This record gives sequence, C-alpha cells and structure tokens, in this order.
Amino acid sequence: SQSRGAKTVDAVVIGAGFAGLYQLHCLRDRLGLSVQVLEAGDGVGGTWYWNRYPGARCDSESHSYAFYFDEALLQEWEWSERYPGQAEIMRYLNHVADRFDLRRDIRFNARVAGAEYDAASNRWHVRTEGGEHYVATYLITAVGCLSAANVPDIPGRENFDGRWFHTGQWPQEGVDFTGKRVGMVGTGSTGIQAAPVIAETAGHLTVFQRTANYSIPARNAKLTEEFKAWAKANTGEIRGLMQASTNGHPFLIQDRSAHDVSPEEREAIYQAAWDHGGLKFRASFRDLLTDKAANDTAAEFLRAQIGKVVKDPKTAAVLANIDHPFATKRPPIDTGYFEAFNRDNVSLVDLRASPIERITPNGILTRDGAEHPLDIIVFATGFDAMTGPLLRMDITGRDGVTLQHAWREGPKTYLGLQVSGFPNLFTVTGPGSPSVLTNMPVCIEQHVEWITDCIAHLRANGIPCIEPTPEAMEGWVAHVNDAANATLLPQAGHSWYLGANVPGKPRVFMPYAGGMARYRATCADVAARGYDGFVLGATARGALE
Ligand code: NA7
Repeated sequence: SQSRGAKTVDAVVIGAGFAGLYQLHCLRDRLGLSVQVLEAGDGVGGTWYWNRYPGARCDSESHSYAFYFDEALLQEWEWSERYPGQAEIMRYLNHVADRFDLRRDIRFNARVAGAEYDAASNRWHVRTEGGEHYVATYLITAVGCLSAANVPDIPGRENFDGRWFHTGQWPQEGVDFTGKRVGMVGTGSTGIQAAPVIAETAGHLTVFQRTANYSIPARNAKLTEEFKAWAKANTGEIRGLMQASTNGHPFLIQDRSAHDVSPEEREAIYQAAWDHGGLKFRASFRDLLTDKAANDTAAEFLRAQIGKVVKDPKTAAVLANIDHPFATKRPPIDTGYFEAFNRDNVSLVDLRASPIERITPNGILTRDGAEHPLDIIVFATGFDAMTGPLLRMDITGRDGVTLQHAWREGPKTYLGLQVSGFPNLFTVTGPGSPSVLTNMPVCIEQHVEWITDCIAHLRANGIPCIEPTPEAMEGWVAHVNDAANATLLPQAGHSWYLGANVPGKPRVFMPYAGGMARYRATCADVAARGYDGFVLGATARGALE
C-alpha cells in the first residue's frame, strides 16, 4: 500500500480546531499511533481561526468552553470574561497546541481535496489541494459543523465597486469600517454579534433582515477573582453537570412546565433569566421545546423586550416580527444588539417586505426600488452547516461510492460517527450527532474519546476495520428524525438545522435532538455490547496484517 511520494501514517486527522487537536493528542500520546493532521489554515483554531469578524465571541460560558480531560490544563488556564472572545479562544487553543507539543504533527496550509478508500490494502489515500499524498489506516474528519461559508448567490455581486466579506472568512488584517457605509446581510448569531461593534466605527450601518430573530442579552463581563477560584475548585462538579445535561452546558433544564406556574410567576422567572443573560434562558422550563403553548409564553416575553429597548416603533415592529417558535433556530445572545438600532447611524431594512433584487456597483437594490448605497457589504449569512465541510471534499468509500452520492437525499450516519460503506472513516461531530445543539467541547471530547477507544479496540483485537451495517445506520437516521419530531425544532422551516439556508440542499433535520446525556449513554452501550450495529473487519477482505 506504499505509494511513491506518499507519507504513510496510522491516522490522518482533517482539521486543527478543538476536535483535531484533541484527536491528535489521544491517538498519538495515548495509543502511540503515528498521526498526521492536515489543516487548511496557517494556524490552529479551526472555526475560530476563520471567524474573526468584529464581535466574534462564544455563546458558551468560558469556564465550560474548554477541554476537561486534563486537570492541570484546567488549573493553569485563566479566562478573562464570562464569554470567551475569538482572540482569547485562539490564545487558548494555541496554548493547548504548545502544551501537548501538537504542532509537529500538524501540516498547515494543507486543505484536503479528497480521500479515497482502497479496499485491497484497507488504506485511505488522502490528497491535499497542494498535491501532497498521505496514506492512512484511519481517517478522522474534525472539520467542524459551521466552517463552510454560505455566500448567497445574489446577482450583481461581481460588479460591486466596494468590498465585500463573509464573516466566516474574515481577513486576518481586519476590516476598517471608519466612516464607511456598511451593509450587513443576515441576523443570525453572527450578525447579531457583529452589528453593534461595526456600528461603533461605521459612518452608517444598514442591517438587512430576512428573518427576525429572538435575542437574549449575554451580559458579558470580566470574571471576578471569586468566580475564577470557584471554577478551579469545582472542575469535577462542573464536568459532571455538563455531562448530565441535555446540551452540555453547565446548567440543567428546570423540571417544571411553563403551565405549572401563574402568569405572574412565569413573568418573574423569565425576567430573572433575562437579567441573568445567556443561553440559560432556554432552561427556564422543561417544555419550551416540546409544547407550543409553553414556547409561546417565552416567545411573547422576548418579543415584548424588543419593544422596551428599541425606541422607533416601526423598527421595533420589524425586529419583533418573528415567525418561528423560540429556540427552534439557534437563539443568539447579544451585547447591545437591539440597543444599536437606537443609534443615528444604524438603520434596518425589512427584506420580508422587500427582498434584495440585486447588488449594484453602488450598493444593494431592493424590490421596492430603493438603492442602499454602500462601501462595504458584510455577509453574515451563515454556513453550509454540518454536511458542507464534508461534502466540499471528495470522499470516496468502498466500491467507488462517493459521500456525495451516499448522502444525495441527506446525510446518513450511525451515531453521527460513521457511514456505511466508508470503513475506518470517523466523523467527529458529524450529522446525526448532538454537536450543534450542545456546548461543543463537551460533545467533541466524548466523540474523540469514543473514536480513540474504538481504534484501541480494533488494534488490540487485530481487527482491520470497522463500519456500520446499513440497517444500523438507517435505524439511527430514523431515530434522529423521531428525536427531532418529538420537539418543536423542525417547525422553524427556514433553519440551517434543516439545511434550508442553502438552495438545493436536502431538507433533513441534521443534529441529534435526543440530548447529549442520552447520546453519551447510547454510544457507551453500543461499545460495551461489542460495537453493536458495526461490522468489524468483515469488509476488508483479508487485509489484516
Ligand atoms: P445563521 O444562523 O445561518 O444566520 C444567517 C443569517 O443570514 C440569517 O438571518 C439568514 O436569514 C440570513 N441570510 C442567509 N442568506 C440570505 C440571503 N440570501 N439574503 C438575506 N439573508 C440571508 O448563521 P450565523 O453565522 O449567524 O450563525 C451560525 C451559528 O454560529 C449559530 O447558530 C451559532 O451556533 C454559531 P434566514 O434566517 O435564512 O431567513
């Protein structure tokens, strides 16, 4: 299986974000394998490497947005704010890379073009866009869920006289908005973070809103010494809480129905959650994501807050014209988003009333005939989520079947970790895993450790390869659907959870909504039952060395 000019290793890992870094550490330093990480960027960080737009910040609280596998690492690292900003997360991941001496096995500026499985040798052949060739027994994708930028195909973009940027491919040197007329398209988590920061220096900011969104104040602040000491003294408890929760955050969803309390009590609970800030708002009642009437109470409270903040009633009405249940699209949290519309240099365009017709050399033309003159356009238009980063590479499994073909009707995986027909390919936070519905590092640690244990099992038992049975995979796909349908999540018809933001993408609810704790237990159980649902070694046809 040795090819000329190719480098042979035990495992190739694609991506050097949270997932790729930890996967390298586990395979190399715990199992003793030779590992090559291939990373498109010129540094570690993954999603955070590319998403350096103004205001980029994590919505998970910093003490929970970290690796928990190493107590010394937890004790030595210090976060400065309640939510970590992009630059601080980059410092953290660079620290991790140095501390575990990871860089020597990472090849930067190496974007993977494709990977092909050779059944005769039971090896993956991985090729980069730069023409490098790697041969590996195991191929692990650690490519992130929100890393393939979705730049909308709006006619006329190529003729725009100004500059345009996508938030997920932000220039390293930054963008100077001083005095500029800036148009920002998109009001998801990203646009909601970026708008108030852009408004501080821009001459004028025009926000183009297609879908109005709920947002909860983050209430970011410097961490106190007391909090930092508490977090360090209670790492075990925090880890336990994150692992027991449905979403990997260090709080549990309250075990009470929104219907159990009086309207006055409910209002007080929501007000307290609003004042506390952040994603914990969602944990106020257990039935917010399963019972529409319960959800309506939260939605109503949140819409009312917009009217209290935004002074211009017309702008407030457009911002509050939200047509999906609360948290059925990923709820943003913000620092001064609605407040920004009270500035003289910020205005809102309602694309529902008048969609974008085209981009002109001068700006954006909407259907009502208004041309909004712009120097800079910022596309905060999100990602080809979950499947995009995988399908933008050409991955070919057994019998020449491509992943694009295998997923033509939507992604199919077993446990979000493996695909039938693709032996020894592991997808960290793949579609069908809880991933984007959770606090990512918690999900990533679980995936990476499960994959590591699986590979250790294969090697200890002389098993050349593993892949799921088609039946197990179909069963999991059905279970992922059932889990979504047991919630209100599919009711947001235009959400990226469903792939609805990318024209032509199959409408399939991609993440597993059954909860992180339950998912963890299922994965552990599958392994304990001898990797139930997987075929061990049978597909390699004698490739055992
Ligand atoms: P999102 O959440 O996908 O938001 C993208 C926004 O861009 C959303 O408001 C979209 O409106 C809007 N959009 C997308 N395409 C267009 C076009 N063609 N015209 C007008 N508006 C458009 O991406 P984010 O980057 O904000 O957040 C991604 C995740 O990162 C987030 O959920 C967190 O997990 C972190 P739409 O709703 O499709 O009508």
